[in-house]
Amino acid sequence: MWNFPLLPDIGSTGAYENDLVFWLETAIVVSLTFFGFALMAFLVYRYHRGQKVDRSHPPHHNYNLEYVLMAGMLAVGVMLFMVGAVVFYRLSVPPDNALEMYVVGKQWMWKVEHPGGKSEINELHVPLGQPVKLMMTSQDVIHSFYVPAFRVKQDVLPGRYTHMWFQPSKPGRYHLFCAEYCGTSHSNMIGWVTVMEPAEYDAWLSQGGRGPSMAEQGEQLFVQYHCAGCHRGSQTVRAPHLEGVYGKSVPLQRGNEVYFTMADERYIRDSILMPKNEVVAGYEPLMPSFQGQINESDLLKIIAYIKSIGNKEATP
Ligand code: HEC
Ligand SMILES: [Cu+2]
Repeated sequence: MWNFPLLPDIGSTGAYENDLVFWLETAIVVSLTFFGFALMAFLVYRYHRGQKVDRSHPPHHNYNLEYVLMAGMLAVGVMLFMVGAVVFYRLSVPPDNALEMYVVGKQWMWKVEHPGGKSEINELHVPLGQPVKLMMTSQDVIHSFYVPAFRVKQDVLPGRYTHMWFQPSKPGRYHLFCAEYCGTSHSNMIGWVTVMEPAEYDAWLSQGGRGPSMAEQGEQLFVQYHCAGCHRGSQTVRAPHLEGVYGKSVPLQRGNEVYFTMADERYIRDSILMPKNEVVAGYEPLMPSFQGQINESDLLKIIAYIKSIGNKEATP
């Protein structure tokens, strides 16, 4: 029987598209190579010394052949580019209904937080058929989140959020690796992604009772780090309310110049760690930096909280 796996298991919808590009390119390159060698062999045989062939008028140019070759190559190149671009785009842009989860890489493990508040180490449980978006960051050096069966790999960087998404298409357990050398125990920075039927997944989520969600934990931290003291209305410091800030374009001020930026996760994170870099127009740069005081997982929770108050009305 055929038991020689050329490629890893296929566990996500994107894996098919990824493999399609891979096999298409392989097929074209291999057939061009064979064609080249076959033509060479034929010409070597046909024109070798002892052959009686007419050698009186060797052709110089064949414009038609050249046009055909150029147009053909261009067509193949453009076709490959288009297929690659379409698949790349689909693999880069998560659908709107994606379930968002958070990953923190550190020497040498993966910590995963579910929006409902459950967290796990070196394990990621996801429901079958549901697009999942991972927002990832690192607490120390560069890591890389790699699930071969899903054909997804994304660097995980300190001080930045990177994203990736996939849609699991088959229940099972799939390898998870760190694919960026990150120190002594890099090779132990491995784990499992478990794809479960949605009902099973719900049962798994509620195992051990449901604790506070990420946003609720974030709200506690928001109070604990005294963010609330300034941001929920203060007598001494005028600070902007954070309700609805997420996903909006915020006016910032540098000297006399006002410019706008999108309030995404990156912006909120930098506002907490480097508040002086981006100061909201019309406010004094009075916010202290929390650099080194809040760890990556807590930052994610605070961000989850600020995102969760997006739709509520601002409370004066
Ligand atoms: C001493 C008061 C003070 C504290 C404490 C404080 N902030 Fe701020 N914050 C401000 C002020 C003032 C601004 C507006 C000026 C600026 O952008 O630096 C601001 C701006 C922000 C912004 C950008 C808001 C916008 O409308 O674009 C975010 C996000 C933010 N703070 C989050 C936090 C979080 C989270 C904490 C707690 C970890 C916190 N702040 C603690 C005073 C404070
Ligand atoms: Cu690593």
